[in-house]
Amino acid sequence: MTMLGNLEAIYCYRVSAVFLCVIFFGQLACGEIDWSGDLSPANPTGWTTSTHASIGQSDSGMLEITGGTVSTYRGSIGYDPGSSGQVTVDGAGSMFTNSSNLYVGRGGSGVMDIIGGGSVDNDTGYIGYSANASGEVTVTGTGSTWTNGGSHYVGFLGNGTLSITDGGAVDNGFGFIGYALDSTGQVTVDGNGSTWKNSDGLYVGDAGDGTLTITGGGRVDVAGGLFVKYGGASYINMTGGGKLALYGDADGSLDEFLDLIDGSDAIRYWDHINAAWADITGATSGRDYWLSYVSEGDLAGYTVLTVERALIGDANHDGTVDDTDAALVAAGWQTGTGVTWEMGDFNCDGAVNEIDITLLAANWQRDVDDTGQSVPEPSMAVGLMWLVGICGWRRRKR
Ligand SMILES: [Ca+2]
Ligand SMILES: [Ca+2]
Repeated sequence: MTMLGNLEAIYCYRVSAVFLCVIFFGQLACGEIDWSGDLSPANPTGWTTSTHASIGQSDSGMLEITGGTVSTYRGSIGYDPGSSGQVTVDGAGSMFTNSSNLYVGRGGSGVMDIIGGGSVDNDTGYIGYSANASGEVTVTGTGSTWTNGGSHYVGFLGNGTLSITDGGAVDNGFGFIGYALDSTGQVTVDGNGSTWKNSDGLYVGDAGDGTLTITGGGRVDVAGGLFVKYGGASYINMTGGGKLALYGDADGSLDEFLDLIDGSDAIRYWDHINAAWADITGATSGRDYWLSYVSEGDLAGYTVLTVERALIGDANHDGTVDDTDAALVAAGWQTGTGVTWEMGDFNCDGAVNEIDITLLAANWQRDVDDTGQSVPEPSMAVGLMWLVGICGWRRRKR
């Protein structure tokens, strides 16, 4: 069989698996569809776009796709109460496609791992569908994708957990974390290139409770409205360069950005002074977070909130202290209202002066390390801690 002119496929069968080998741009790559336990219908290589399929129908079942495509009309991972199902989609070219909905934990418990460039698509996606059902999904690695053409529920009536890490990507129309009463949902977006795109809107806690954690450069985009439930148990937690992108031009102030959010505005940042999550309205602009409006590219028209402990001296937030920052300090040499971190006020005293030059010099040509933090030289540490303390004191006074 010939596909795309230079792509050959050889199929070979064994008892419970299909091997698929393809010559792809001269490289021989072998994939496999493996399964065991309680699947319905029993052989997934015979499933089609009209199959109502279960991995773990009433007992436990496993499906592993490491090459090729498994298709269904509707997929359920852990169908009946007490059942458990596990699906792994591993590697570029490995696909699990569902022309209707996909349930991870429909009545029982379900686990789905999308790794190494694998992809899953469906219409509506559910993690933890029924009351007492639970589901866990991990989407990790560049090229690993989960595409929901419709809505996406992390905790519909049950409990749902979604982890998007190391460049994984999830797309949907509306996203819901903790949809129905007594449901719970947790979503983590961690690592540069990790994205969760909500093209219609996002509910962090709807009738249930939801937590969204954005860390390590991960990004969550919301094109429609963002709603965060009132009542204390639903939060967006952000640190380590986590980014929240909302559609609209609102980079003038944090208040302006929060006005784009419906509900409690319960965004928290990691407060390094008190070592605890704290409401972002108590954070210091420039040092703890910054806002930027994007006018071109795939985020054109969005305002991005980045939450990160800035490297002292890095006025333009590009992760290094250099001539550009020195020029900003020189241009911003002044005292008065409206003096900001981006003008060079690194100790938050409302003035750009010799103290800020000293702070800039202490971190000259230093980059942020792997954890996103700069460790001061021992000789500077006491002085920097004292100045950071002043920032914290000034903030609490206001
Ligand atoms: Ca800089
Ligand atoms: Ca200053």
